[in-house]
Formats: sequence, C-alpha cells, structure tokens
Amino acid sequence: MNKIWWKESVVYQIYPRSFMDSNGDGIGDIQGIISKLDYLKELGVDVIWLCPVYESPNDDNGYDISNYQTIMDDFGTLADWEALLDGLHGRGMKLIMDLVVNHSSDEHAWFAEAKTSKDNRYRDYYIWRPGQGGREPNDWGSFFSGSAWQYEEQTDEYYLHLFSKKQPDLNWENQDLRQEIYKMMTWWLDKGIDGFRMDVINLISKDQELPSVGDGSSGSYHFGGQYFMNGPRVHEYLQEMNREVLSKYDIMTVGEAIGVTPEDAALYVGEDRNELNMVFHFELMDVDSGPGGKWDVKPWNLADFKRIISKWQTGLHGKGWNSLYLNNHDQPRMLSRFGNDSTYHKQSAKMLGTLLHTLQGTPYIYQGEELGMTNVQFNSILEYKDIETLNMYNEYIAAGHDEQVIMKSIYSKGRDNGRTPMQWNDGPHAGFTTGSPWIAVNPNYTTINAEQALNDPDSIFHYYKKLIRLRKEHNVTVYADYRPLMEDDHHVFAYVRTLGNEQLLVVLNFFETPADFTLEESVQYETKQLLISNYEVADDDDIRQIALRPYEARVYKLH
Ligand code: TEU
Ligand code: CA
Repeated sequence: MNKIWWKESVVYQIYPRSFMDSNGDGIGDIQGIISKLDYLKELGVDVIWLCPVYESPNDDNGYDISNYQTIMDDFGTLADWEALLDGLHGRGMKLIMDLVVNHSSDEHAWFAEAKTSKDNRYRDYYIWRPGQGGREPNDWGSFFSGSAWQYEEQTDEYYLHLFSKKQPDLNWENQDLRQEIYKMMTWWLDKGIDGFRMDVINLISKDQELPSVGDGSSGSYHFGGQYFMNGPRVHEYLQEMNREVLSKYDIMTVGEAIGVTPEDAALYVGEDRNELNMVFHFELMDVDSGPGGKWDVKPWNLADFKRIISKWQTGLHGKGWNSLYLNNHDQPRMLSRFGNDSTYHKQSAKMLGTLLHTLQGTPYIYQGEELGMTNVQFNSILEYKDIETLNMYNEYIAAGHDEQVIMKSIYSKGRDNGRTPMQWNDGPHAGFTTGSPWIAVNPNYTTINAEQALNDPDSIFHYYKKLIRLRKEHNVTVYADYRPLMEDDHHVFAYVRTLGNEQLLVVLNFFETPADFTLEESVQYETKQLLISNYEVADDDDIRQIALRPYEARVYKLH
C-alpha cells in the first residue's frame, strides 16, 4: 500500500455561477466562495475542484474560454482568485482548476486571427475543411444538437466544433498550439494550484481522415465518437503533457473521458503510464438512457448499476485509481435520480453518500449534494438556461415532438437540475443573492438549506462529515480491494473490502421496501464495529442476517 494524498482526499466540486453571490448581481462569484470557506472546512473536504472561472462569453457557462489567463469579470479578478487560493491553503485545503483545452471560445484571440485567412499563423490552431457538395465536410453531429461544423464565409471553409458553434475544437496536431497550452498550464501551476480537472480530454485527438459515419443517404447527423474518442494520438499527447508539465509538480489530475471502458481507462491512469491520475467515466451516467441517447430516458435497475460499479472496481484494481461520483454540473441530482427525493429524502441521500465514500477510489461531492439538493421542474422552457437543453428543445420542437414529452425528459436529465443556486438558508433566494439570481432557486429551499442542515445533528450534512472523517481514520476505506456480495440481488447492494487482516462490510438497501441481507459464510470475523449507519442499530445486532429498513445503510469494520 503506497500512501498517496489524492487517494485519501475527498474532492468538492464548485460551480461558481451557482455557489454564492457576494455583490447582488445574481451571479455567484469568487468572493462568494471565499465567504463560504469555513463551511467547506467544517464539512471536512480536502480538495476543491473549481469549474471554469476564466474570461468567457458564457455560451456554455465558462466552458467556452476566450482567455485562459484572466478571470471572468462576473466572477472577480485575479487578485480575488489569489485570495481564494490563499484562503484554501491557509485552511489546509487544496485547489484544482478546470482545464478546457479540447476547444476554446470563438472569441479567443487565436480564433479571431485564425478565421481571417487560410495563411494566418493561427489558422492551424483549429480544424478547418472545405465543404462537400454544398454541405458540411462530414456528417458528425454536435453534442449540443445540429452539425459539428460551422461555415465561415471569410475563407469559405468550415470549422469543427464538437460542442457549440462558439466552441471551436483546437487542433492538437499542431505543435505550437500544444506548447502554448503547456505554457499556460505551467503559469497556473506556478501560482500554486494543486492540479487540474481536464474537460473531455479523451477527445483531443481526431482521426485525421475525419470520415463520415453514415453513407450520406439520410442527410442527418450522427455521433462520430469512433473517430474522436480515444483518438490515435491521445496517449502521445498526454504523455508529452505529463513529461513537459505535470511530472514537475506534486499535483492531482482527473480527466473527463467520454465513452471509456475500464480497459481504455487503464491506459490513461495506469500507474506506469505517466498520463493522468484518474478519469471520470460515463458508464454509470448512461444507466438510464435508451438507444436514443441521454434524452431517451429509461428506468434504471440496480442489477445494471451494481454490475457497472463492480466492473470498474475490479477492472482498475491494482492498475489505476477510480474516481467516484454520482452527480456533477452536467447531471441530474443523484438523490432524484437514484434515491428518493420525497418520503425518504434523508435516508436515501445518506445511503447514496455511504456508497460513494466506501468504494475504492476518490469521492467527488458536487455542491449541494451534502444538503440533499434535488432536481427542479420549471414550468416554462423560458426559465431554463443551459445551451444543451435549449438546443435540444428547439430541435425536437422543430421536428414535431410533443412539448410535454420534451419537458419530462428535461425534468429528469437536464443539466440545469444541478445548476440551481446553492440553498444557504430559508431567506429570499435561499440566501444565494440579494439581487435576482441568474437561474431560479429550487422552491424547496425553505426546508432544504445549509442553515437548517448545520443545526440538525441528524442532517445529511453531518452524516457526510462523518463519512469524510472515516476515510481519514480508517485506511481500509481508502485502499482495500473490493468484492461484491449477493451479486444477483436486485434490491440490496453489498460488498466487502479487504486490506490485510481488516475488512469493511458495506450493506445498502437501495429501495423503500424492506429487504433481507444474508452475509455469506466465507466472510469470517471475530469482532465487528459499526462505523456508520443511517438508522439506529443495536450493538449486538446479528450481521449474518439483517432485515434492512427503507434505504438503510450500514458500514462495519470486521477483524
Ligand atoms: O462535458 C462534456 C460532456 O460530455 C457533456 O457536455 C455532455 O455532453 C452532456 O452534459 C451530457 O449529455 C464537459 C463539461 O463538463 C460540460 O459542462 C461542457 O458543456 C462540455 O464539456 C463542453 O466543454
Ligand atoms: Ca456576483
């Protein structure tokens, strides 16, 4: 067991726009975050992942960067950011920054130059192709609806944008571009940051043929992932980045990786690979999507859910390190999706939290998760802000889909579910702003809010505190291996983790109906200690046979 700080850490993700507004303009900002550092310290998290705070026209809330080395006016100044870094370090916490280098904004100075002429020195920083028979260069669709290509009149060519048309893809084939990115990363690292979360990093290398997916007969756009997910040179680029930048610092890195299997992931995070420390995979996030993609909502089932987690737990064991998350700024709230956000709000939030903090890997908490924040249902599409949601809505309406069906899919999958403001108290706009918030607050803030949670010793917040502390007190929660129990059970999720002569037994009832847990004979022990549970449990309770209550979670340490 090789002790490493980022394996023992708990990360807390901040979406700055929605965290805390300090000046009443309705937009969260850096001073707002600074005002809540003691709250984060109280929770006990070790690392903050800050979503993009760089200069941006905000077509995609900061994921469209127009200057990588300045702070967005809405959020504050570089001096504010430095105060944030100091405030975190002063409290013994670390900071990792979001690195968005698959694409820039079309308002970045490089792109402003690149589009002016074919021989501009920045032209090749982006991906340009002539049209094909009066149409786009190929049939790839954008993640945000429509074609992945945008026509530029000035030079009569198209540029590639896998996301919005205001997010042109950077051309990693170009060595100067790569060097500019490494220089920029070094600039931030020299300011003392503790690592990066890398946006869609497994998309940076494209098959240079840029082939179409279909035969052109349908005239529609297709997902071209096979030509840009884990592309031909991606590992070469990441090894170069590691050699020239990352390896020079004691930092952590986590790459967002769409469509990776554990085998793919091992190539990014393998301990002998010199690339990244962790990836965020999407397999679990696809568990409730039908063949039509994320908006094609289908019910999830625990068998699939368990199978995916077990596959990643065993697949990376001894090779690389897992990241553990159940929601983030792109996903619905985990409680509404995998738990119960009404009758068993508290119990199910704690149960899901128990899962996150007792698997092998580094847990990532998304802001508000520690309060049990839930999905939201706005009455009108006009209240939604997310470009992915709005583009899909417009496309589906134009194609004649039923409005109510579209709204239903937004209620369950839309990214704005996770982007409503943090609920600090039961005052106006949940204490997030004294002005009017950029996106409406979830109306349940009167009962679900931080002030309430801090005052209630039985709150989700206090339970999370305890979960976070467990990782500090018991190495077994961090480093032990994983073995699933009752694998075929569709109701109970249970596993045992072993490190030397210590074992951790985790038993979770995933539903509101009571369920029976039976501990198989092969798990032997002399003493048992209940580390945490979300119900009262008698000391002498027999763990060979447990009648689990709704959403009950228990963690035992066995010797
Ligand atoms: O996300 C990539 C990504 O795959 C999601 O946008 C995904 O397409 C969608 O949310 C689920 O269907 C990253 C960022 O996390 C996201 O916020 C950005 O919008 C995106 O990249 C582009 O930078
Ligand atoms: Ca503000």
